[in-house]
Amino acid sequence: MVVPRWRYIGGAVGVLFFLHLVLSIHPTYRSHTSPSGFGFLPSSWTTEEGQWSGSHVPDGTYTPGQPSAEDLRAMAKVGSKKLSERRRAKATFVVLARNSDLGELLFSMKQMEDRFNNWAQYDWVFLNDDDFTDEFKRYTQALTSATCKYGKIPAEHWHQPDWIDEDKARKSREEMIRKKIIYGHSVPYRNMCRFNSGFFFKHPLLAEYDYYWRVEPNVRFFCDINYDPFLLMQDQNKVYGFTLSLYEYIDTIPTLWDATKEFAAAHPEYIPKDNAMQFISDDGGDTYNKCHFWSNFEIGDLNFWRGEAYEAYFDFLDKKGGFYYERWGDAPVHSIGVALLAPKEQIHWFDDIGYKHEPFQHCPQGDAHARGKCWCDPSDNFDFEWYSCTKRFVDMF
Ligand SMILES: Nc1nc2c(ncn2[C@@H]2O[C@H](COP(=O)(O)OP(=O)(O)OP(=O)(O)O)[C@@H](O)[C@H]2O)c(=O)[nH]1
Ligand SMILES: [Mg+2]
Repeated sequence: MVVPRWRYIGGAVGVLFFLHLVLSIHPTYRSHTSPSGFGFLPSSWTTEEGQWSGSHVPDGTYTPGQPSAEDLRAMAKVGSKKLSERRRAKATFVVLARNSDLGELLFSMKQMEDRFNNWAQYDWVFLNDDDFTDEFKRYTQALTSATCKYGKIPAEHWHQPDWIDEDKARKSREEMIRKKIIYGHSVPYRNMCRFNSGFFFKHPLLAEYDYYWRVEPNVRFFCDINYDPFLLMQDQNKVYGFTLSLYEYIDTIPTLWDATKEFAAAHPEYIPKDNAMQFISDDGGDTYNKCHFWSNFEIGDLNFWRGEAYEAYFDFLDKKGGFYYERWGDAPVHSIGVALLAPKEQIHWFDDIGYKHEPFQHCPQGDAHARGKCWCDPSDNFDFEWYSCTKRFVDMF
């Protein structure tokens, strides 16, 4: 018997409608298919005025030196000016990467270009302990009309120094494997941490710049950036900018604070009274509270790292061997360095830059979310969760 074609069509529509009815029992499916779900945010995200709610941060939680709404509007105007007419900082993005990071790096870079650098046109500097492949260069340069530079890291800035006692270092790695400490087994990871702590700013490709923005593979930038964060750093005399902060895994840095105290006692001349000690210690410096800025995002002043005080601090730490005998990370080293050696006013929380490095995200709240046309869920925001240190930073002012 021949079944007419319309019967097949009618049957298929009926099956789809039945499936829809069954799936509608599930709230996620319902929220995505109901008319109010199309193109609009779930109602729980908005207030009656259509503003973002879901805020852990009360509006107006701004630290001194942060731009006012008016400043931001004025700064936003730079975005519409021609490159040649615009005031610019001597600044660049810095990416440390392996050739194998290419795919995940393009993910980060494309977002930075779309959100900011398509108009800002800052250079990109890529650094690697190996030679970058032509493929790496071709795909990264293709994402931007700004200049890309590719550098190889000098061997002495990367590899475990000869004066490190390899037996001792190996025993420590074995112990960390036993304790299941993340990257505890890895020498390259330690090389990377030491390089980021004490050497990246010495690379010849960075010599011409004053400021840098560190970008890692596989991170997200959620919001349009309509002003120039480098100029903010320069104009407000900031040395370090962050988005996320948290507690360090103490088993990776058991003796870092003792070494820091030893350094501080030997060099009081480097330690300003109005520093950010309160961010890193709850007892005036006796013990470390493990707080650090998450250094996979950094906007910083290269000359601070190149300066006498930080160089002395890094050299002192390096001689202790903790980058290899333990697993000192560049996040606690940079954070303690800047909190100890700079006045707290020179540290800036970029709370209007939406950012994620797995597993934590900073999603701007309130007006900042709307201003940046951010696409992160404002209720998914790490800033004032129990494992974040940002409240301590805000409380310092
Ligand atoms: N050239 C080079 N770059 C590296 C090496 N190891 C890590 N990196 C880069 O250093 C940065 C930090 O490394 P990640 O592996 O992201 O370390 P992490 O952020 O602590 O840990 P994840 O949770 O894995 O992201 C990234 O930009 C990496 O691409 C390496 O051996 N060689
Ligand atoms: Mg990473």
